[in-house]
Amino acid sequence: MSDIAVIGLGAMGTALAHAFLNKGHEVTVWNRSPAKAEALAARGAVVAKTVEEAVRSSPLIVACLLVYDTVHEALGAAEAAFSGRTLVNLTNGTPDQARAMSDWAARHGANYLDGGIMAVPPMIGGQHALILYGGSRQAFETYSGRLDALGASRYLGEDAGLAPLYDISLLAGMYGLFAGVLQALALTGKAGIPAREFMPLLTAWLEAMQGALPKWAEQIDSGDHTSNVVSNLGMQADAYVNLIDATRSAAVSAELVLPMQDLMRRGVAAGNANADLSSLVGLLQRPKPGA
Ligand code: FVH
Repeated sequence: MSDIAVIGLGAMGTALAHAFLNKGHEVTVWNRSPAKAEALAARGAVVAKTVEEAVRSSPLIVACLLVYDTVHEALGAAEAAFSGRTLVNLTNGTPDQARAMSDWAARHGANYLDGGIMAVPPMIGGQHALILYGGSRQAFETYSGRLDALGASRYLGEDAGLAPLYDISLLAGMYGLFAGVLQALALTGKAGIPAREFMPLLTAWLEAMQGALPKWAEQIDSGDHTSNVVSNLGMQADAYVNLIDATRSAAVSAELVLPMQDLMRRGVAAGNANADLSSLVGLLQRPKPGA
């Protein structure tokens, strides 16, 4: 018996397996393309010939495959082996996919945790890696000691959909930031300003602007978007017109920034000109289909 079976040895699964080995755990691994297991085998990992063999090897099975369809396809071949075991699925997916996977695990007698990895492979096992978990509390309490080998573990609650919800929301913040950075570099680059000259100004500015975010959290939770407003939506919507005009006259595409202008205009039209930008969150929230 091993302590942990790792199913999937892509860039991330390989990093996970190495992190478990680094902490002295007995690890069994399986991958569709067996060659990816060679370096792990050289470090003492047991290489299973089938998914079922890997699942039967350990009480704790960690799956990290490309998408959920892959997980269903790979694990479906071994469903009878899951009874009494714990499945931790670290594959990126949606809350609904995680809940469906949790139901699948329950039908086969397994405890289930869904995880969101907030790290890239080289960060795994290091101090900046964070793994979010949702699902069986009992499974988390039993295995968090082993899972801590991967990075800081944070349990969010019994709903397996919570980990992908947090994961996707954090990624939304990241991609919003990246989109703004791409736009800024397109504008300055078109004017012949080297990116390496502009970047220090941009990073310092973004860091300073982060200071506004805790106040947004208070405004959103209280529903009061009009107290202590420093830069109101009406003023920002007017200034934003200049951002769009300057972008167009520089022959730079405005495709990344136009949706924000539309949202700001809707906010002003809804009577929120004197409110903070945080008031736009409510405009993004549509009723759920069927609600
Ligand atoms: N790498 C990253 O930066 C991010 C960080 C945050 C979390 N993501 C998610 O982690 C999942 C795995 O990502 P990955 O980086 O390991 O991805 P790949 O290196 O492309 O490895 C994919 C593995 O999936 C196996 N696989 C694909 N299709 C099948 C299939 N039909 N049947 C069985 N296995 C399959 C693939 O096997 P092989 O190609 O080596 O034979 C790899 O093991 C992912 O959800 C990220 O979003 C990573």
